[in-house]
Amino acid sequence: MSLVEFLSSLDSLAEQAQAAFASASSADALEAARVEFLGAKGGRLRKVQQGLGKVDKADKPAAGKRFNEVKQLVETAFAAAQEQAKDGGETASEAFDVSVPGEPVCIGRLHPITQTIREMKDIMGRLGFTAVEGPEIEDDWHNFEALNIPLSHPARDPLDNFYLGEAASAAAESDSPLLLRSQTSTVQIRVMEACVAATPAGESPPPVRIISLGRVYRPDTADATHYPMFHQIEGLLVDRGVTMADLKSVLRLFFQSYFGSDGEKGEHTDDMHVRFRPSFFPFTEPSVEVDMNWTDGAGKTGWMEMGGAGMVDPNVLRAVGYDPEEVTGFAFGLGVERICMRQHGITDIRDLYQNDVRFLSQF
Ligand code: FA5
Repeated sequence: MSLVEFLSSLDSLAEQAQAAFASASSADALEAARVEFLGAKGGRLRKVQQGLGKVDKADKPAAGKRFNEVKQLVETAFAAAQEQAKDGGETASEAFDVSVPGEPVCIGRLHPITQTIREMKDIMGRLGFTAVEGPEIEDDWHNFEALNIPLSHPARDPLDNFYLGEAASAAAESDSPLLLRSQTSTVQIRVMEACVAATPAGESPPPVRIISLGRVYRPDTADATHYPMFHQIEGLLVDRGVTMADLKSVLRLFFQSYFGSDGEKGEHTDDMHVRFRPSFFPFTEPSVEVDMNWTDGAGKTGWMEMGGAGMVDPNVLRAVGYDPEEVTGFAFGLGVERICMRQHGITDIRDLYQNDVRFLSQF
């Protein structure tokens, strides 16, 4: 073999090897290229080396020198490609492609009921009402007795409550039945009892100004405005000289702030109407029902009952140790779902509990 032929086969091999290492698109491809060119047995460099023996004797030193240079070159090219793969975890052709569109990150949000509850707490907090919590499993005293609901009252009916225990009707008649609370008015009793318990003998218990927000349970059939589990916001203010006018002012202020012009829901201001309708609750006297105008799913306008309210019945104050001759109070209990529905124009309460993200992500 002539020296020219030998040198030209060396050059073309060097070129091909460098191109193969640079374009190897994975660690496996790089290894395959290494075996092809630098493999100890069948590698192409090894084969070219075997051709060295066929070069004329006089040309051997020049051919050997060039062979060593090319070998060095190919080994260096392989080492460089290997280094690059190690650095980037990938070869050049696999490098991060900045033009690929990103995957959208799905950011969650609060359930509309939670949003409503937080906003209610904020508004009532600004009106000076402290938020307190009460248990969801209640006893007969806090859910009924202390609220002036005697044993004979239909509100205690096993068909209208979730009594705990195997036989609900037997539980209802037992001495101290437990039930899932049917209203947040239970918290009125717990708070006033705690205030009285903390008052030194001979002194008057302190004024009360609280709200309580939480779940309540009733075996109601689910329809557009009823659900067996729902939330109520309870308010209680007990002090000297509290009147029905205070109750109406606080509720109007609350509704105005919630649906009013200074908030983000300003668009409701003009068509927002609150109606107080005479009613009856055993624990308030006089009592009212609080309604708001709304439009139902069929586009019909009417009134939706938002809650009940009234002046705390003297029997309730007496039951917990407040003197009705000394203080008066008002209380209210509103349905949180109904307020949330009125705010967002939701026409069916069941939509709030289907866990359909397509629906919930609108709020
Ligand atoms: C009560 O629960 C009284 N405790 C309210 C009260 C508190 C009166 C303090 C006086 C003083 P009522 O049963 O009407 O009242 O329920 C109050 C509100 O809860 C209703 O107006 C309605 O907005 C909501 N509500 C009642 N039942 C359901 C239900 N099944 N699903 C959704 N919301 C309901």
